[in-house]
Amino acid sequence: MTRAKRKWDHIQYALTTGQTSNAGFDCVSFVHQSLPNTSLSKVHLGTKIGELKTSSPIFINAMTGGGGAKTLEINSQLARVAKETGVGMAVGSQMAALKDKEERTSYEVVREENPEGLIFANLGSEATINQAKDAVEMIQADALQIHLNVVQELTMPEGDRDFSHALKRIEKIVNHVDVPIIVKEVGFGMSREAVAKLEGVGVNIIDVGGYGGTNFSKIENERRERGLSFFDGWGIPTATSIVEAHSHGSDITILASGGIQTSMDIAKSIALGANGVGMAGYFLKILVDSGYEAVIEEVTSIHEELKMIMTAIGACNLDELQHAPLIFKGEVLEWLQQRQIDTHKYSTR
Ligand code: FMN
Repeated sequence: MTRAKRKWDHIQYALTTGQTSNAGFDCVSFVHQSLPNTSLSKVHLGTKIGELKTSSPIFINAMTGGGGAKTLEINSQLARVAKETGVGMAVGSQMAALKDKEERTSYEVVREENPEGLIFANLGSEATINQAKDAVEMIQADALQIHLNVVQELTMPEGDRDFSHALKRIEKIVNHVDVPIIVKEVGFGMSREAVAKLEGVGVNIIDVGGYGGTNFSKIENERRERGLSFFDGWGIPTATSIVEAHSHGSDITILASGGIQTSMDIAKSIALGANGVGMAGYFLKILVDSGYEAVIEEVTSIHEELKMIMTAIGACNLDELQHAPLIFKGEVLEWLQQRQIDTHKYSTR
């Protein structure tokens, strides 16, 4: 199985295994305010991801490149969406282009289409310092995502089985690559212990990549003869994972992703502590079903709706949204209580 074929399989199976929406946001509510003292025209969506400033909290999360002309076309269209709407964009793992120079164009197109945009490079935690530098240089990236995907690799028939020393390699990359490093999961979520370990080696931006959206256990199980279905329900739901990361209590920048589909999911992610929100499978489906103009329309509508939600809450900017009171119930509340994470900090602020 070539890497390019695998890339295309992932796209196909991501579309057919579907986008569940089980990321925990139904267990989180805002407290309605009848006197918000805001005006829609005064609401701004600008944010900071580490030291990077951007006009929108949304970014198109890492998906593709490295699968020939078809993935070049997808990346080119997503880059046009990013340029038109002002959202950031990550490319998929660039290891394919580091191993085969012919695949470079499917990533380079993202920078060509969007010369001024916020663009993230992407590699796995097996990457060396030189590979990390090459990936950044390939697309003049503003930051580098390093993905952690242990459960996906285990489920992948030809996947890695040795996960030793990943943290050490990440530390080296943090110390030798001169753009910000974002460490992300791919749909299984990040615990507060993982966040603490990453911060300990100098990572200051994480993307929780939580459970409840694209499910890489289901995707890889489609490619196996004997499925490992016990991994299909494995992971920390995105809403819970944001609080896990936030409860670590440091200055680390939290990005939220995994099953985010609506403006309300985004508003809740930010209120839970995220500075930015990644969306992958949801945009891919719209792109494939309806074309890139439809993705532009979707992003534009989400921006407008997010401003309305913030108006209702009384938040003129993301910082104010991050201080809005929140009520937890159900599985998210039970999880946080068992982990002894103080939910009153959110409900009484
Ligand atoms: N994440 C990576 O870090 N690198 C990848 O190469 C990558 N490839 C992906 C390919 C597809 C088709 C999809 C749908 C996702 C991929 N992801 C990859 C994971 C996403 O970036 C994201 O973490 C995950 O899909 C959860 O977000 P979602 O529920 O919005 O899709």
